[in-house]
Amino acid sequence: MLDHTEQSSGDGRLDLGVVGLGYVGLPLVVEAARAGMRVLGFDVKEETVLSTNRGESHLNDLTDDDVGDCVRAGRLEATTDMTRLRECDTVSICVPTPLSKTRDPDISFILSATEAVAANLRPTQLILLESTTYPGTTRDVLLPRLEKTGFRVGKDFFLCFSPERVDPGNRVWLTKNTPKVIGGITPQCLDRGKEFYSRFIDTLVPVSSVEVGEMTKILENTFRAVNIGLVNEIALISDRLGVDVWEVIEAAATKPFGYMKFTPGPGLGGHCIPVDPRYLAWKMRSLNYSTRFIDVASEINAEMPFFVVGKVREALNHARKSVSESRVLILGVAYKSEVDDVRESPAVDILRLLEADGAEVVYHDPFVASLEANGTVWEGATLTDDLLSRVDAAVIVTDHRSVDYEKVLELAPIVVDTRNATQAARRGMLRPNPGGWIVKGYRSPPADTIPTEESCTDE
Ligand code: SAJ
Repeated sequence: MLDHTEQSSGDGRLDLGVVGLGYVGLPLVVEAARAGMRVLGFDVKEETVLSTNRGESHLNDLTDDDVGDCVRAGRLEATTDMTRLRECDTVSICVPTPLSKTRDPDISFILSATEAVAANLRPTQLILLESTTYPGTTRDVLLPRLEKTGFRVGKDFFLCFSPERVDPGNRVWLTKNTPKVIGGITPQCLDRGKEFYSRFIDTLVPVSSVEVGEMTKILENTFRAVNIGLVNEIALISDRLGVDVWEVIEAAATKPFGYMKFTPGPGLGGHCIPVDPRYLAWKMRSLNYSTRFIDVASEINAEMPFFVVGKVREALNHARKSVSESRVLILGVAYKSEVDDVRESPAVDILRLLEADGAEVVYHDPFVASLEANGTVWEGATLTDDLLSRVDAAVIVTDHRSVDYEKVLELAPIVVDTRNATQAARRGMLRPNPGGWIVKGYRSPPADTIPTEESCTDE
């Protein structure tokens, strides 16, 4: 329970309430509690609340002690009771902003959090939105709902937008040392926001409006999605030319200026990079503007799972096996290495496409014991020599470090590597890499050596 003996910044009130104890909210409450604040975490998931109050972390990026130390010091408690928001001097909203089934923004979590904050709003409270969203959300969605209480922004309460910049799995850049952009509805709002964050975040980046803050975050993630789309297209082109895209990327990355390395992959996963740019695309469609870079990158990134399955089909076919009579092992289903999150993971698309082709699909992921997608639950398999020897093909979709890729290359008859995870293991091989993603088994010759209609008539 929170220690009420110490004087808080208000009359017995709490310094901070955080709505949403996920990969953004939980590290935030821990940093604030470590800085001496008394923090109340809010979540709709009873299990998250219970585990937090038990001093446990449900995230890979935080240990149980990270959470437990704050709980035992009486500085951190969790609850599902949203009426307790009124106890908090500052409230930070860190809820998910996913896409709906029609791939449009789903701000329902922001809306329900805002309604709860409005229902418990009290004078002098500072409200912060940290969830990634389209420019205009803070001013057009949150502000009117909060002012419906009769309170005035910048006078009775204060409202800012400050984008989260959590990189799951990153052990270097954490909540405390990652520069924090912040914009306020009014100058007074910005001042309150800067005063709050300066208590536990090293570097603040104040900007002139909440829209600048919202757009900054969208730019950061659109930058990644578009550059990943570019490098994925380079992979598709290199495959047709029979050029080793990994070697090309390593060579380009030696340029000490004017270049930033991105790597191709099986598609774009996670709750941010594939999602956030579509928030902007959706907003701009309502203003009759077509976000061409975002749309093209989304198309190319979405094509990658089909490309990967095409490689599996190609290799099996050359081994005179049909996909429908094959057993395929997917190595890694999380959306990126060293995380357990499968949201928007391309592995789910690849799994579903292979199953649709009639393959028997098994997966192994040290971070993901079971996988539920669209009503189907797949149980992860233990990675053994026997399993590797008894599949017809292995597809490396997520390159977790704990997997023995030498063993994969040795025992699986066909290996499709979408992350260049076998690079070190192949270094000693006669033909280290035929240049394609089929690193063991068959690889078709480059497109320009396959006779075309014209070349046949030329003869
Ligand atoms: N990916 C590639 N090639 C690359 C980089 C990533 O295919 O060169 C893929 C990954 O495998 C993954 C997806 O893109 O499937 C997204 O990976 P990511 O690391 O770019 O994105 P997230 O969602 O894990 O975290 C990102 C943060 N990442 C980095 O800054 C490196 C950051 O952009 C945001 O703070 C965070 O999203 C967020 O919450 O917006």
